[in-house]
Amino acid sequence: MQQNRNKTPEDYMRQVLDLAVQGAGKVSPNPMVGCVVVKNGKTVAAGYHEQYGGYHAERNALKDCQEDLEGAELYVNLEPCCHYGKTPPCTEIIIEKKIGKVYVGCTDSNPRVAGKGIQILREHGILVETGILEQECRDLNEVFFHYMEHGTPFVAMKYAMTLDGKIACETGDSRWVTGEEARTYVQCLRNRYRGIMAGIGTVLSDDPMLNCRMEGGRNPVRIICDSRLRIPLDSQIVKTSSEIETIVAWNPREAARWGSQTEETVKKLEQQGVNLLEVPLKEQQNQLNLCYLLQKLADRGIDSILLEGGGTLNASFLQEGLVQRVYGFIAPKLVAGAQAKSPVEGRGISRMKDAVELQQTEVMRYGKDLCITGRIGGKTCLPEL
Ligand code: AOF
Ligand code: ZN
Repeated sequence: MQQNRNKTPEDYMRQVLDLAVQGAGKVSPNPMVGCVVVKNGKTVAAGYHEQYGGYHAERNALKDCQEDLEGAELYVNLEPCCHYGKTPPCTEIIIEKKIGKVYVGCTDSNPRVAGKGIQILREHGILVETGILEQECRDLNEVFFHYMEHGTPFVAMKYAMTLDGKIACETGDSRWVTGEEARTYVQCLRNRYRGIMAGIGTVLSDDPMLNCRMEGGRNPVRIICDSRLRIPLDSQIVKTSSEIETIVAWNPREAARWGSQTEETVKKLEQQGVNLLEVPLKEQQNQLNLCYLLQKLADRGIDSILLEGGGTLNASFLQEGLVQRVYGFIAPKLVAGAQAKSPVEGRGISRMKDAVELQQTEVMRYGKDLCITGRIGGKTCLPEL
């Protein structure tokens, strides 16, 4: 294979990250992992975690390699596992192949591994160096680490607004705020995140599909917050719910209070293939308890959610500290109108100094539009169960 003179561990780790990201949309809730093996300055094997439940990156790189790997160097963005899960431990094959040194991007937060993988390798006389491009390695798998460490889905709030901060005209018309390139990127996000969430207001006003139209992409699970169970049987979401997994989160007491014919509606929705999820209300309020909802979604293996609002649901998530990332698309156009909706509504804060500030921000350009993304630190939801 290729000769790579004068490459640093960081250079190899960048290659590893490029391989790992090829698993995006296919491996969740497991991490994206890549692996490169180098001997005498030559790359002799490479692989990545391709499918959920399939071989891990290290085994994919090593299993068919015919070369003598004794003393070779192995680069991997996540600490090799040491447990029997869906596949045998990666530490075993690394030891078997007599790898001499392992370069690790970051340690694993999975309690079944968490440092033990590295320890086992060292006990077998393999040198291990950790922390190669550590931040980049953690960032790539921000969803995995959040889900593993907190047990709740990683939530990314996504919205598109005009330069004057509106997500629609006063009339409600919103097709389209951003251009084609930005909308194509949103399809990639829908492929990456396991769930997509919207409030009933968005369903009633836009009748969206909330699917993934990227070639070779996978549809996220659609989750609609609809406490009073108002979702129309002839909405696009309900009509396609036998093909695309759909969860409607509702509250029977709240629905009854508004006089909905719930029993009949429940039956009809279930017949169409909708999964109904009963969620208690927040104390003293008529809104769904979002912490409870996130916990239930996590239990179903949903590790990440792209939150596509509208403004009321976005505000509730933000106020409760449940958002980890924001993707704000900005179209350089103005629509004006005091009543035109904005991306985050609710009550807001009183002082600018208390504004929620994004960290590690990046600015991207899609055609004429911009996208600002960044992380939100702070608290995460403590289960109230
Ligand atoms: C992966 N792919 O390349 C690596 C992983 O469910 P299992 O048995 O496949 O095990 C998943 C755990 O294995 C995961 O949580 C992580 O701790 C570890 N490493 N997982 O899916 C990989 N290297
Ligand atoms: Zn493994």
